[in-house]
Amino acid sequence: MSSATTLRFPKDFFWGAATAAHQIEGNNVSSDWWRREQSSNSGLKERSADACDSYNRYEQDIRLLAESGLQYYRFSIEWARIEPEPEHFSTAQILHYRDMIETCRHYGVEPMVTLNHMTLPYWFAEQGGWKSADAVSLFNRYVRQIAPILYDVTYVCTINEPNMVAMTRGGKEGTNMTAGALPVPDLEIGQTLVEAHKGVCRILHEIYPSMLIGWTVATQAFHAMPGCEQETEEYAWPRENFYLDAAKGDDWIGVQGYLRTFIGKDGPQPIPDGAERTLCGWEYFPPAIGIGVRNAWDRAGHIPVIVTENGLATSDDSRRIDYTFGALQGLKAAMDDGIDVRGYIHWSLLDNYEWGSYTPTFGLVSINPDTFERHAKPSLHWLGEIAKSGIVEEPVR
Ligand code: IFM
Repeated sequence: MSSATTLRFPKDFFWGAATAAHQIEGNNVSSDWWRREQSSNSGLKERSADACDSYNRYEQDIRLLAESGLQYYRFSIEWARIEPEPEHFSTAQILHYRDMIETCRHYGVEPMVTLNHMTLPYWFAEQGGWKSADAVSLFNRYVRQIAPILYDVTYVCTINEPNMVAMTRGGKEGTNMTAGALPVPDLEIGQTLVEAHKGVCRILHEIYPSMLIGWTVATQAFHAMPGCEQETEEYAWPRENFYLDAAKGDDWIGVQGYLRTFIGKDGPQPIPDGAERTLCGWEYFPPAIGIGVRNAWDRAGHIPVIVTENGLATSDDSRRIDYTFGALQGLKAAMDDGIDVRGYIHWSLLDNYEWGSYTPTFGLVSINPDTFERHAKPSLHWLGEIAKSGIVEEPVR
């Protein structure tokens, strides 16, 4: 009879959950995604609409997270709200995000702030977005405006999943955020994103030398089919490794892993027949995060690693717990091999707008779409207890 596994994480290892503004706030009307959602040929199943109404209910979200035992809340500031028209910076919106930081502090939660999570102000997207000649200076200008409210924030993420941004070309292409489903990445955008990221690191470090700044990369555990190692290396570089290499010298690297992708002679291969699939249609593959962490550690020059996203789109919450346990096993094994991983942030705190649809539910908390009432799922309690003790017991049923 095999005995159940127990994982013990270090005392100072931190635990949290993540969201992103457009996916939870609702009515992000000055953004490129909002405009896209309104178009009759958007190709999207649903509009974001009110989302989780977290723009108004963030206090409840943060309280739920804190009460569970989780210690970190990763959320994003919405550039489209801060600068809805070029050079019109909204003090009220800047103060709104300051309130979020203070609400975290009130509940004893450490805020991890993302400065850009996928969406762009519509006016910026219209002038070419990350392809426009002054993209770097416009992004840096936005960050200078919000810098004053970040004075007590330790962890800042500049740009979320720059590799996905280069593949989705700023949100104009598909909604299935996997390398295999998206066009060849635009490395001109990739290079601009690196410059924007490094510019923000310089700006914020000048003001706050001890702030810890990084960016968060989607890792897709590329697996070579037999004899396809070279093809896999070539496939992975513009889609993942370019962005991990660019993180060298940063304070930390964020790893976001959910799935794996097999690469053959002619590129990504279909998910194996009979494999369990998530509500996103992805393969259920818990080891993804451990693989992503190992690759990030090697490529980014052994800077500290944080898991900034990992989770499962499922309607069966017990499967979410199973998946997360499997993911934590892979993560702990990587740490036991000497990789410096500082924390684990689950995606997502809330069931939210998964870029075109509300069907793939990633949340530790569900939302009643008619009343916006929040209901903690057992997985929130499960992860919160882990956060308190650092001990992860294998789920037994
Ligand atoms: O919902 C997304 C998030 O915005 C970025 N990382 C992947 C998540 C799940 O697809």
